[in-house]
Amino acid sequence: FVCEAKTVAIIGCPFSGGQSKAGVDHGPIHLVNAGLAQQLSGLGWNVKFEGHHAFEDITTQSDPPIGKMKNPRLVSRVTEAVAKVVGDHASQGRLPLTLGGDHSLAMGTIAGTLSKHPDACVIWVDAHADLNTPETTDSGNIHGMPLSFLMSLASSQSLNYKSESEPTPFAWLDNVHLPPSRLAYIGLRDVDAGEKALLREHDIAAFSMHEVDRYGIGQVVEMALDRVNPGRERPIHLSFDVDALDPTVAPSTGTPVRGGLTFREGHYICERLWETGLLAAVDLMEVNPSLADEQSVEQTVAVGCSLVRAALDAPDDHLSSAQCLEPPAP
Ligand code: B3U
Ligand code: MN
Ligand code: MN
Repeated sequence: FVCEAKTVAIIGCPFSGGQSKAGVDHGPIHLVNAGLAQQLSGLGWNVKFEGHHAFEDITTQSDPPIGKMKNPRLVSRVTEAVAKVVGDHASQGRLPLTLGGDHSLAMGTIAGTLSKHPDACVIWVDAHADLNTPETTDSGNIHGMPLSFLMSLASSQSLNYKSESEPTPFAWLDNVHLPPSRLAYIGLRDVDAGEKALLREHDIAAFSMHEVDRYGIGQVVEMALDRVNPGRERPIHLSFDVDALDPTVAPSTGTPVRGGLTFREGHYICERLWETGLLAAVDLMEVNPSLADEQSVEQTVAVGCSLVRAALDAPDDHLSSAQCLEPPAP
């Protein structure tokens, strides 16, 4: 695989149903209003943005929890729609850039990527593992669960839910399968006990902040790629939760955890993945402009745009490190 897209499709997803804090649905609007589309045109991309995605409205009354899972019908329907949009853009040769919204949206984005690139791998940059199942979750928030469904560690059948009048939530994901060997995490530092057991049981590549301190971000990204993409030929889906960054760098997010990635470490991951020439899709999630003061919001939105620019440098321009090392002409 080589990324040959000249067009980036911005998919704005003003959605907050995977967690309980209002405001994260305004993340994509702020990112676009900050000029993200123009910034990407400036890098040489054709930018396709046709307004933010309009999601159907399902009230919590008609969407009671199933077990501990909150808003299951809404999240299922929204992520199914996102999967179609992402898959369509990918089939048209565009690079899908999804702006969240909460991280449950990645059920849709990654399913969409897999529909076009069944051999894709995922680099998940996050303070959290988002690997809970409907059984292991404490919060019931689906933004803490997308990867368990994508890797078939949870499924619609495991919900033990039957209704005459409606499809079982997440039944649409039953045929989607990301092998656990094709997921690598970077930036973890707040992982639940049940998630740790799953990480171990399925031998998932997890580079926490401890490994970032120990080996440095340069080594960590290579180690992550060696695990999920040893031949450097698989398409890469980058799913970046802005809370992977330290709260001093990206304060406006729902569940900040101190001790996170620096500004440069976050950007390095994006730059390096772009440099591989294998990047097939990008998510930027969990920017919540209603949390923190105005200056923090502006800072977080600016960092979000900056991460995206780092991940989507000029089309056709996959600068290799070797080129940087070449001595200047005499
Ligand atoms: N692991 C916890 C907390 C959490 C996950 N993702 C975020 N927070 N942003 C949970 O709710 O599953
Ligand atoms: Mn997340
Ligand atoms: Mn997170």
